[in-house]
This record gives sequence, structure tokens and C-alpha cells, in this order.
Amino acid sequence: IPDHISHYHTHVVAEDQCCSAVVQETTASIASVWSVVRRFDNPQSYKNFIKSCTVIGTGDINIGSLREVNLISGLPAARSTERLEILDEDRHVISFSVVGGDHRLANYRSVTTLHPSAVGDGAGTVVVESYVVDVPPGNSKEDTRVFVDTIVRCNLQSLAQTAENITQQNNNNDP
Ligand code: A8S
Repeated sequence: IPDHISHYHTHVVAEDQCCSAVVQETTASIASVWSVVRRFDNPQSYKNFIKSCTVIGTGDINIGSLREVNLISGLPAARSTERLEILDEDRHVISFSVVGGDHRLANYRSVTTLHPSAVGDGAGTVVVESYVVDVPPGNSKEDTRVFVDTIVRCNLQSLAQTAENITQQNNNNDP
């Protein structure tokens, strides 16, 4: 594994925290996947549990920018406040942390990186998303990992689908 990948996915994990990673392969190009995942202001474009999102304040999105995320109904939580931690356009790295909300995932932090893949005639992408989070009181590490892995896996499957549609449209416009 190249140095910068292990670097971004190495987390400091305290005794009362757990961490994990989900990997998703897609035939979509890195450019397509990045165009979707880089939009800190628009996570609802592929995260299906999110109903709407508002970036707090005006102007550019920078490290430290905050977003208020509203979830779809039927979940055990309604909103989450999240901070942009890393946005590296060259290395295709985005990271955010959870700083508030009415849910139980305290101190959640995730890092998502994109890498070239042989799938899709050599023009595909591997998406790696790792996270660290406090284990909620009364839950086990294993329960927490299963819960969060499920959400992240849903998000990454939807990201792959969304990006594949964009890649397809680009190919149609540019045969
Ligand atoms: C993400 C990842 C996660 C989001 C979780 C894990 C969340 O939005 C949902 C349910 C919760 O209980 C926690 O990349 C929280 O968004 C769907 C509100 C944070």
C-alpha cells in the first residue's frame, strides 16, 4: 500500500473508540467520483440518508467549514453538524468530523481517498473510507462497527452508482 494511503487511513483510536474501513470499487473514473465526493456542501447527492444540507456562513468552503445535515425521517437521529477537515484536490482526499447533532456517534471522523483501479478498462476507481468514532454508552465495539459500516457501505455503493452515471454521460457526449 502506497505511503500516503496508509498515512490518511491511520487513526489514533482511544480505548472507548472503534475504527473500521470500507472499500468500494467502481468502473467510474477518478474524475467522476471526485466531482461527486468533493462537494462538502452537497452530500445528499449520494448519501441517501441525508435529506438536505446547509453550509454555515457564507463564501468559500475551506478547512474548518461547518455543514448542518438534516436526515430523512425514520432514523434514530434528525441532524448532524460536520466540519471539513481535509480537502486535497490533487491527492483526492476528503475528510470530515462530526461536531454536533442529536445522534449517538460522538467524535466521528472519516477519511475518504480515491485510487486508480484496473476495473472499467483500466480507468476505474477504488474508494477507501475509514473512520474512528466513540463507542456509545451501552453499546459494544462490534455493534458500533456493524452500524457504521452499514451506513458507509450504503453511501459508497450509491457514490459508485452516481459516479458511473456521470462517467457514462461523459462517454456519450464524447464518443
Ligand atoms: C457519513 C457517515 C455516517 C453518518 C451517520 C456514519 C449519520 O448521518 C446517520 C445516522 C446516525 O445515527 C449518525 O458519511 C449520523 O455520513 C445516517 C447522523 C451522523
